[in-house]
Amino acid sequence: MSLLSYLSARRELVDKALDDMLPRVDNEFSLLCQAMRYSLFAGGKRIRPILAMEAAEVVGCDHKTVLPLAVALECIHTYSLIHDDLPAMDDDDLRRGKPTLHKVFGEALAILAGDALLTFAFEVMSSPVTVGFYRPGRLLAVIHELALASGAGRLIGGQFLDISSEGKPVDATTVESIVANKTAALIRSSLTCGALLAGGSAEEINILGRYGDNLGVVFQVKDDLLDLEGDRTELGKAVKKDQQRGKATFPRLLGRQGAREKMQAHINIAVDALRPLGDKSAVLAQMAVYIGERVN
Ligand code: GRG
Repeated sequence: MSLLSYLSARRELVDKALDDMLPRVDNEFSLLCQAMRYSLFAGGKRIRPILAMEAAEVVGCDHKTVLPLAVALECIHTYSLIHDDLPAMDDDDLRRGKPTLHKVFGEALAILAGDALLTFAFEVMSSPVTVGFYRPGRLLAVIHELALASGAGRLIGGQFLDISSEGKPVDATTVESIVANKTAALIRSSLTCGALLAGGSAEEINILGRYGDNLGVVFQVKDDLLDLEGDRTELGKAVKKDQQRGKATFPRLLGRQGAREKMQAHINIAVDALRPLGDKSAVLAQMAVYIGERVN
């Protein structure tokens, strides 16, 4: 099976799990649930859930074992996109090929739907069904890691740095920190949490963490290059925004060619990091290359 068909099958599985687990209510909260579902089912690539499932496979478990984690990761990621698109932040009208949530449901509901998705991630991970399924120590460690990855020290902190460095002279330390926290932290945690929940060893978790740190940089540099060179329709979001807003990015710091070289260097480090895991990490190695070549 080609990597693209493989990813597409995994995406379908994640979509079904999201649909099954997300609240579907016919009461006074139904508009809020519709807003949560609008963004979740607008067509994301499901990279973070797929990485978590792949990490579980690498440590010898069936990928379906970590579906609650896959759902939680996509909810956290989607919340961050909804809030990132708000007028107070990046002020975007298009996301995943559709009008952004606040354009359709209004700003207040977009804030609440984002909040509800973030909270729902922790509801799923701590629900009695989930708790009954995993070893308590591992599950608690995963919940803690998800809280750290989403919190002020990583995702939210990275977003804070991103916003506060807009329009200022760019420096390497700031760009490295933005990328590590805003983008790479959740990618790393998708892998380490997937492996941890599936019973992986400390060594396997370390290897996957190192791969995730580097994959996160590849992901962000590609995102920045797509902003400069990509197509609005293919990307499903606005392009050339980073320059307009004076964002601190690697292409701004290093030039396009320098950024491409940096991305390639991180693809190589990511793939090399996987070597001790052998053939079972082949899909992850292919994903690093794919993420550097993606068009959306
Ligand atoms: C608001 C707390 C908060 C954080 C926002 C996610 C984010 C941080 C900002 C979005 C802008 C951006 C370019 C982020 C870095 C890369 C990234 C997360 C891109 C979007 O992820 P994809 O490509 O999106 O996996 P899909 O739609 O496929 O899920």
